[in-house]
Amino acid sequence: VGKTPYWKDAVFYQVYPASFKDSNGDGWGDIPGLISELDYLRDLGVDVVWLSPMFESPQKDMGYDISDYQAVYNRYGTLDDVDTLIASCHDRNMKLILDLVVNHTSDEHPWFKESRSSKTNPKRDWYIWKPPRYDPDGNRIPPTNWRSYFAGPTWTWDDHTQEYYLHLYGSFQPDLNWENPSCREAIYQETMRFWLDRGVDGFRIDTVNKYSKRTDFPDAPITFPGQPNQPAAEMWCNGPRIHEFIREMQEKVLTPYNHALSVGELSNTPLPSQVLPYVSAANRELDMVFEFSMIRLGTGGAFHGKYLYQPYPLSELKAHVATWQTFLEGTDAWHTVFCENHDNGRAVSRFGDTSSRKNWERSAKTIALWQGTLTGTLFLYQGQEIGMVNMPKEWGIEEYKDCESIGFYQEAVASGDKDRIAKTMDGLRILARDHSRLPFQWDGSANAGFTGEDVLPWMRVHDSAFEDGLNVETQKEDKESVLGFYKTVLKLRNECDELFIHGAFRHLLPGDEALFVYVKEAGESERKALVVLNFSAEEQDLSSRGITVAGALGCKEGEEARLVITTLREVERLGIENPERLRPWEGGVYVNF
Ligand code: TEU
Repeated sequence: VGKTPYWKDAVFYQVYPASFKDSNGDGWGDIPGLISELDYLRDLGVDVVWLSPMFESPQKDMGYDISDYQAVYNRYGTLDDVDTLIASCHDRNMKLILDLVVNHTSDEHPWFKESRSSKTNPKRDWYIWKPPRYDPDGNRIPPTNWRSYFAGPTWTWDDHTQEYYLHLYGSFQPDLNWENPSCREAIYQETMRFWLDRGVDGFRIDTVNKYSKRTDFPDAPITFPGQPNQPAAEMWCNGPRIHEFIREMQEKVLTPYNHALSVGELSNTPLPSQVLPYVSAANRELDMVFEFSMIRLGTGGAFHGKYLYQPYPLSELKAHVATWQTFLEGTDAWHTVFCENHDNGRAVSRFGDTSSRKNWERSAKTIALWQGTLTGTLFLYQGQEIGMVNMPKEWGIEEYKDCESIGFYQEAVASGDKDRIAKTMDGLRILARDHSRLPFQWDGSANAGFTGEDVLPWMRVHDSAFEDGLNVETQKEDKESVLGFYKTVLKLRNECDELFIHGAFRHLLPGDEALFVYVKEAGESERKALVVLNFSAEEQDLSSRGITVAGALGCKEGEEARLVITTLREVERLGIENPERLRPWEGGVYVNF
């Protein structure tokens, strides 16, 4: 409510249920555990909780493989628990959105079981089945040469009906056929309205741009000569009917539920011109999307293999941010701000500095200030607010549980190439999806307060919870901790919403490889903010780069620039005479008064 829809100004917080808080001592987080920490989230400044999949699932892809959309996975709780969660959020004036995973189901979903039972089953066409091809030697080969996201082909042979089925992800995740109208209606009714009727406020929509595939099924161009499977995202991303499907979903389901919230996951779609149709208000498709150019930095992408790490300069990160900050100008669209989720390494380990305790704390706060001063809806991922870090480098492959990590590692091993194995492991240490899935660090006890001390958690607890006091309990009482700083940033963001949530972004020093500097300007008012972030472990000087704080703010006669927030602790601030000189990983915001 207010001058804009609530979700523009809201702070969202993603909860990964397996790893947040275990209430019953089985080593898996659960919904009652989440409910018990809602006050913690409210106190942090969270308005909307996004809960990753808690539905019935064989858990081969951590719940992104759903076998019953209307049941709750028993380790996470019951339907009653979800009802209590909805009510408990609403009691606190918070909202709850669920993850909508409808590009594919689990192969154990009854729909797929029926579909695979015979070629004449009424649900045969709810999934994508194709006859085989044969190579010149008469060997059976898949209908196309497409490579799946988790390594290997996108097609799996079904012996029983002698056809292949399509799966963009694991073979246990068959793709639904959105071309089939009764399949679409079942999705709307059984996966969406069911939960909206129970009171959820909307959805984060998984893989939202992949429902309309090319229906002529051509081979993808050869990127890896000699390999059977080739990257083929253009065969299924932003396909011919995608906007029609999403508009239908909005019109038939979301709009009738008081415009239930929608935030779509939009991978492989890096151009503003491709993104705009999804989020232009006039198009009535989605409220907002996650665009991935920034969060994919460092991944080898289609051409090197995701986990062969490719270093990149800071200017590239800044350019991605600038693109999406300015994308909004002159449009009726809206955007998201985020730097973590359950599919990526921890931000402080990727964009910050974990080489010392001091740099860890400073860079985690600088990341907080960066995110908190950008225009768009802010999404935080659990643990980001205490600066949780990637797994220790010494941990071996046996600590990695994600099907994607294991798929890529096994592929490297199968190649027999020692160098590739080592490089894949190096890449996993930075980029693996596992890092963000480690148990949440509540306190310094044996299992970090995530679960009972004598329980074996589903993933190993990070040593930093006990060794370095990287946990909520230690940070809670300290206003200048990472956690305390996040709270301060979120307050400032709300107080100066016209600058930080809605302001125009002007990039200074775009080519600089150490400093990230920008001005935020509010529409009608004369108020401006200068954000200076030192993304390096060395001291950096603004004035030698031709910038003065007052100048950048355009201070008029009688106006002065005031520092309104800094990442430095009070003791570190003492004796600083020159605001134009930044300490390692220091960040600050100046406003004209
Ligand atoms: O991710 C889909 C997606 O866009 C992929 O790029 C994903 O980031 C993955 O890491 C590919 O390398 C969603 C979920 O966020 C992810 O956890 C699931 O595994 C995936 O869908 C399949 O449901």
